[in-house]
Amino acid sequence: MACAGGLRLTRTSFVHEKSISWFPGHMMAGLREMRDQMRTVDLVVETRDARIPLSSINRQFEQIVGRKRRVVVYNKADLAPVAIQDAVRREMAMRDQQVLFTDTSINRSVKKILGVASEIALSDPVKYPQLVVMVVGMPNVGKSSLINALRRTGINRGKAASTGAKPGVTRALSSRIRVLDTPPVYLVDTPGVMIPHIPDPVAAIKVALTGGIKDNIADEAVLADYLLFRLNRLDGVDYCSVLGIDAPTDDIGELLQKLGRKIGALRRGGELDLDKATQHFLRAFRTGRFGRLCLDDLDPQSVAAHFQRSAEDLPLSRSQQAKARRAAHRQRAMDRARSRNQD
Ligand SMILES: Nc1nc2c(ncn2[C@@H]2O[C@H](COP(=O)(O)OP(=O)(O)O)[C@@H](O)[C@H]2O)c(=O)[nH]1
Ligand SMILES: [Mg+2]
Repeated sequence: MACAGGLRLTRTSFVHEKSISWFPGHMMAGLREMRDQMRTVDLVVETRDARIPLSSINRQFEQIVGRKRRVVVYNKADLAPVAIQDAVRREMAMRDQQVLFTDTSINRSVKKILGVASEIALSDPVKYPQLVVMVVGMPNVGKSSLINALRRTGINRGKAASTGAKPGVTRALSSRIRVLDTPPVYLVDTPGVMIPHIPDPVAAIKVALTGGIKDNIADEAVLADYLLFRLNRLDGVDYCSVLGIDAPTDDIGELLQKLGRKIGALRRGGELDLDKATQHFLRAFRTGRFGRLCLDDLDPQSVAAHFQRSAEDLPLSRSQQAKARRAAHRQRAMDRARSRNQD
C-alpha cells in the first residue's frame, strides 16, 4: 500500500487498448544510416532506461547489431532501485546480454564502458588500431549524456554531443567523438529510435512516462492515471507526503483535484487547472521525487512473457513501415494544426 491510511484499491489491472505511435522521419533515416555505418563499428553500446528494463528494449537494434559485439547499458540507474540490478543482470545473462548500470553524473559508473572498449582494443591492436563504438537506444535514455560523460572520464574534455530533457534532440548520426587516447576509442552518437508500433499499450505508456515520447503525442491524462495505478501497487512509496495531499486514492480525478488545490493550479476565473496538476504529478515522477522506482515487473515469468510477446511481434514489413511513416506524417500535421490553434 502506498500511503498510510488504509487505501482500498478499486482497480486490480490497468486496461488500455490504444498504443502510442511516434516514428518521425529522422528515426527512419537514422536507423538506415546506423545500418549503413555498422560495417565500420567494433562495439555497440545499447542504452536502455533502468526504470523500464524491459519496455526500453527496442528489438529493431537486434537486427541492426547482428553479430557485432554489444554491451547493454542501463542508464539513469540513479532513478531505479538498486535491488533490481541483480534480477536484470541474471535475466539478461540468460539471453546472452552483458549488462552495465550507469549514472552519467558519476565518472566511476561510466568508466566501466571504457573498460569493456579498452579490453577489446588491447586484445588485438592490429585488428583495432582504433576502436569505434556506436551508441544506440530509444529517445531520451541518455545516449548523448553518456558520450559526454565518457569523454569527460576518458580524456577530461568537455561536452561534444548535445543533450536535452526532451526526446528527439539528436536527429542525425554524429561524426566520431574521441573518448580515449590509449588505446584510441571513438564514439558515434545516434538519434533515439522508437519502436514503430509498440505491441503492448502499457509498455508504450511506460516509455512515455520516462520521457521517451514527445510530450504532445502521448495523452498525459492516461499517463497520470497509469502512474497512480502503479504507485499504489509499489511498497514504500509515500506519494501523499511528496505531493502534500492528505490521503491516498485509486481515483486519478480525485488525486488531481486535491493536487490542483494544493499547488494552487487555477485558471482565470478560479476554476481548477487539472492539466497543470497532471503535469506537476508527471514531473514529480520524472525528476525522481517519489524515490527510485521501476515500472516493469521483473519476476522470471513476467520477463519471459515480455520476450515472448516481442518475439511474436514480427519485424515490420515494407507496407507496415510505410504505414508507420504515414501515421507519423499525419501526427505531425495534427501537431502543427494544434500549435497554430494555440497561437
Ligand atoms: N537522472 C539521470 N538523468 C540523466 C542521466 N543521463 C542523462 N540524463 C538526463 O536525461 C535527459 C536526456 O539525455 P540525453 O543525453 O539528451 O538523451 P538521448 O536522447 O538518449 O541522447 C537529459 O535531461 C539528461 O540530463 C542519468 O544517468 N541520470
Ligand atoms: Mg541524443
